[in-house]
Amino acid sequence: MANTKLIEDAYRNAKEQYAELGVDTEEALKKLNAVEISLHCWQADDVGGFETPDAKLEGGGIQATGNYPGKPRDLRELRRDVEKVMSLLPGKQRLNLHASYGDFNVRKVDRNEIGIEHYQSWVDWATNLGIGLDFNPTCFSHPLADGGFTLSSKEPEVRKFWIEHVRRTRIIASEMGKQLGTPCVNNIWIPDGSKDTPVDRVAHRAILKDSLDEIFAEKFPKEHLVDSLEGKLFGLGVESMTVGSHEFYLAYAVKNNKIVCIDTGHYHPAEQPGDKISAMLQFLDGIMLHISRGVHWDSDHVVTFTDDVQLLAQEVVRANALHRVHIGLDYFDASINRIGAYVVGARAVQLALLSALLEPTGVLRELEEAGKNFERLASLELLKTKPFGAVYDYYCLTEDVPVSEGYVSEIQRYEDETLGVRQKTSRL
Ligand code: RNT
Ligand code: ZN
Repeated sequence: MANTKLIEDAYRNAKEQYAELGVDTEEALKKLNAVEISLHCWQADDVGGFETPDAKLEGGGIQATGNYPGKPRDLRELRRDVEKVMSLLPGKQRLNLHASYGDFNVRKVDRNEIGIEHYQSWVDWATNLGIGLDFNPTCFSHPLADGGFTLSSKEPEVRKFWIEHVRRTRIIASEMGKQLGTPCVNNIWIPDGSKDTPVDRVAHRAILKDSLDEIFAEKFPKEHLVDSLEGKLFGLGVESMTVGSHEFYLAYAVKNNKIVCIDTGHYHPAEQPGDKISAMLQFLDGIMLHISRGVHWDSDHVVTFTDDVQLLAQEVVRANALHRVHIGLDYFDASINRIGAYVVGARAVQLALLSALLEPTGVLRELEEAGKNFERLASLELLKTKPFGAVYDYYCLTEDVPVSEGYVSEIQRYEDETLGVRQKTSRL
């Protein structure tokens, strides 16, 4: 049990310390509470999806590693897991759904046949929980993606298939946004690319442009659907060229009034994704974030409270852009408790946002403008050890979710009571 008095005392103390810096902790918590992190459904089952009973991630430049027990075996179990995750997080979250997680029952529905009927049970689930949904076409783990190209394929039939799939996801996403009363971000990522140095880059990019033009010809209200485009530097098996690169999508988005998804694992390791926020927001209405942790490369490790994540949060907050940035997670670690993976990552992002919201940015800006760069540096260093953890603990307390290490034992209990049982029954 959390020691309420200890947490409240620590908070009171923290509140005073921040007040001395001219920062209002209550105001910061109010802003944090308004942020809805979009939880990626695919951490729950290693990007398997439920199109076939034995669905698993295959091909497509992404790979989940690990074989930790307790994976959900159907949508009911996956929903239960996500609800568990949400019960361990303060604030309200959304769910970011991949098309491969439709409610397909027994009949096999191919990707070019999906309709809102296959996702209505998700919308009903979200309605019951009072949360929003985001959506993604699934252009990988499919025989027609095996050639390495989908929307940019030179084979007319392949390209047509994927255009139809993505076209349908926009209709579905728009319907989700309409029913749930909150815009649904439909994020397009394709695995298209080439392992070895290609010659005809230009043709594939021209085809991708045409495919997107065709897909986006249909218009939907902004209050229902937000189109997002996710680029990438490279992926497994597409090391030499990725058709949908960052430049490609950024240029497309600027010209066509779309938003761009920054997946923090998709850039050169020396690039700082946080630095891109203030640049892109000059020209785009919004940004989608796929917060990930790449270890040496796009490895999709669980997000932790790193410098990168802190810079990202600081830059969104400093740009006063929380309402323009859709914050989502994107990682899939199958080697540890999957619910724990969600909670650690989501809490790390909340902590980064909170610490950014507790920054006396005005004071720092004044130092910068006065050329007092030593003082700016010292202030930034000192802020790193201010008691934002005490403020976060208090936030958890007021939200009635486990405080601090309290969530670890909750997850262990869930593992013993629920996840462990799944393992036993699936071995039978
Ligand atoms: C892959 C992209 C993409 C996927 C999801 C599952 O590199 O990051 O966002 O992770 O679509
Ligand atoms: Zn991503």
